[in-house]
Amino acid sequence: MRGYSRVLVTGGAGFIGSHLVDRLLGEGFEVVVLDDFSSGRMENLSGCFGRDGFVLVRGDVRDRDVVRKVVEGVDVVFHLAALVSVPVSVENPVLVEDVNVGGTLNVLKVCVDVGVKRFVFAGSCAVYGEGHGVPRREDDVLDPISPYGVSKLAGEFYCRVFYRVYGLETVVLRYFNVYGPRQVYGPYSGVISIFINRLLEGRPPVIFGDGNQVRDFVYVKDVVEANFLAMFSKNAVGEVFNVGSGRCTSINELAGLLIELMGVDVKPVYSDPRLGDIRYSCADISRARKVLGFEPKVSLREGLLETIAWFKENYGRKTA
Ligand code: UD2
Repeated sequence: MRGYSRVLVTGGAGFIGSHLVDRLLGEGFEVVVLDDFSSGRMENLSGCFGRDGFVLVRGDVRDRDVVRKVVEGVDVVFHLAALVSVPVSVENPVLVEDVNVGGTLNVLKVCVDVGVKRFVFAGSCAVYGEGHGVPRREDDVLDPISPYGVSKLAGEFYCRVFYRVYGLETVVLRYFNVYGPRQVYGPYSGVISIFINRLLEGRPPVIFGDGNQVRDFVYVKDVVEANFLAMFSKNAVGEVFNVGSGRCTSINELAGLLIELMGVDVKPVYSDPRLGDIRYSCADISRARKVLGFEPKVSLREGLLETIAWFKENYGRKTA
């Protein structure tokens, strides 16, 4: 496989990172995970312990020594470690800058020093800011509306500059609304895990605003696939790609679909719009299709069924 054997996943104990780790181990890679467990969870890695080639290191991406230790001998780095909450970034922008920008820069610099071959960055659709009713393209104006969005934008610019200046093969993936098993359920979690858990409790989903706001919900395993393609694609180097399903779903449709799939006899409740909520966020994924060969495989219905099944099994495991 292009000579890669050992990879590092920062944030590998998190929701998306742990799915990536599972797949990498399944495909025979040696996988080092760096996670400070600020939001990652040990149980996300329960299938990994004792497996050949799996190494877990507890540490912070801002810590040069620990990063140097985990990057040594690695061919590819998937950098997912970050503070991912928009509200937390509004409360504490300095901390989010420190972890998301400083941490990314630290890892990038060590990658150059050590001679890592490729660096795949977990970016975000938050770099686009408010939409105008058409799917986002990578070359759209970038106008983040939260400190979190700014931190992800800085991270992706550093990736591009590290390619231009130092020749490190960086690839940026802009994730849209990722969902699936292991997504945290708590006050800051994604709408899908919140709605499913409320319905499991027999309570109606609460829709903020009129529910006509739309999102592109992409299943976590499709996101893992995008990371694989980004690791191997020759033409992806120095580029940025939207990673979404390419389909738009309103929050009203989502609530209706979940109520139907879970067979709960409730109707959504409407509440005040959330401050700063984006109305329209959908991905144009034609560049990822063309350059990476990315094709999302899991429909919203299938992905929701898998997610519902997981929450049923793990019901009550609430973590914020
Ligand atoms: C997503 C990302 C965030 C950032 C942002 C960039 C998640 C969890 N969050 O935020 O990290 O990248 O995109 O724009 O993926 N809603 C309800 N009821 C609820 C909860 C949410 O109606 O109980 C609505 C909410 O008002 C919003 C939509 O559902 O319109 C999606 O909310 P979200 O928090 O899941 O994700 P989003 O798009 O705000």
